[in-house]
Amino acid sequence: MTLIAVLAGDGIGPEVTAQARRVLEVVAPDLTYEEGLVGGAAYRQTGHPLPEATLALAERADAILFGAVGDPEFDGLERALRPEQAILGLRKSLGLFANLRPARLFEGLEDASALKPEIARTIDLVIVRELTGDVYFGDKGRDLTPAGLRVGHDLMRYDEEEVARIAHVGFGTARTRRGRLLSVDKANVLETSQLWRDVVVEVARDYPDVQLAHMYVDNAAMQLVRDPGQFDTIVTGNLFGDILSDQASMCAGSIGMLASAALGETGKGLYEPIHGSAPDIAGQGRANPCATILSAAMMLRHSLGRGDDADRIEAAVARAISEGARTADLGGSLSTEAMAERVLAGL
Ligand code: GGG
Repeated sequence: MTLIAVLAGDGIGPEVTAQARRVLEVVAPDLTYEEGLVGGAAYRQTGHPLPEATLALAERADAILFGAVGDPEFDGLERALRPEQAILGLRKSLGLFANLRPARLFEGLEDASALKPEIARTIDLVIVRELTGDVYFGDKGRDLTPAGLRVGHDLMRYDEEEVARIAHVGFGTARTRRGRLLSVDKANVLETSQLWRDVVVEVARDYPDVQLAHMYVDNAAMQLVRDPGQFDTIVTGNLFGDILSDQASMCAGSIGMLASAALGETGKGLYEPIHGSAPDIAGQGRANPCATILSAAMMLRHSLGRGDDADRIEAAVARAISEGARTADLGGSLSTEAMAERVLAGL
């Protein structure tokens, strides 16, 4: 039995995971599903965003299909209890340190991209984002200065092993693509980035077939909108990767189109759209399910060894888009369900 933990979460999470599951049920009818509470939905029922039962389910499962977490109702809660802590806790507990975030323009989506069509057409990259370090997990706190001013701090921290293991994923990913790896950092200012760059250069010796370059994150942000076609595989830290992938999504048409895979040392992975819970459109049936459907495809490929099934789903999404299927984020009016039906029709 292959068990998929479905953690739908908050806002549009349940709407988009339900549609991804419909697609999976057609392509891979043998999978078994078990749902778990996560995020604000879990806090509401159990008093914690990542209940023990959910963690146990995620540990038992072969893969996790995740929706989104985040709910403005809990904005005032202490950080440890906020919905977003659930996804950070899952990544850390399951050792999912490598986040693959592919961004490419599906044919026909030029009009939805923030870029000029001829530039938008060139985007085809993968961001390999480190996922269990950096300011997200460094020492955090609140303090007062001697003068009584309030202070907040989040420590940016990486050790060399953390950098080396994500660098290996970056080089390995580049090898399966066009053989070019760009390491993005801020080594002119940050000590963590200087260590990052040193370690990436050391790891590069194991990959003489991959062409390595470095770029400061501010320049990378600018180049991403100026000339995204120059990028193949980008490896970067948690914070920079989070920001750059949202930016890349608008170059590729919409944040509703970008899937992701969080991977570790074992085959288990967590698969989620890069978008959040979008509370402004939650419950309206307007969210784009494609990012979650494409995440399900990544799950089939990376955790379940079913690359052919993944290819089928990706081709069906591409077909639906090229035939003009559009949710509101892409300038159309299809509902979440209707968009999934267009994908199903293309299978
Ligand atoms: N599906 C992605 C999601 O729910 N994002 C909410 C969030 O807080 N993410 C933090 C992160 O990706 O680091």
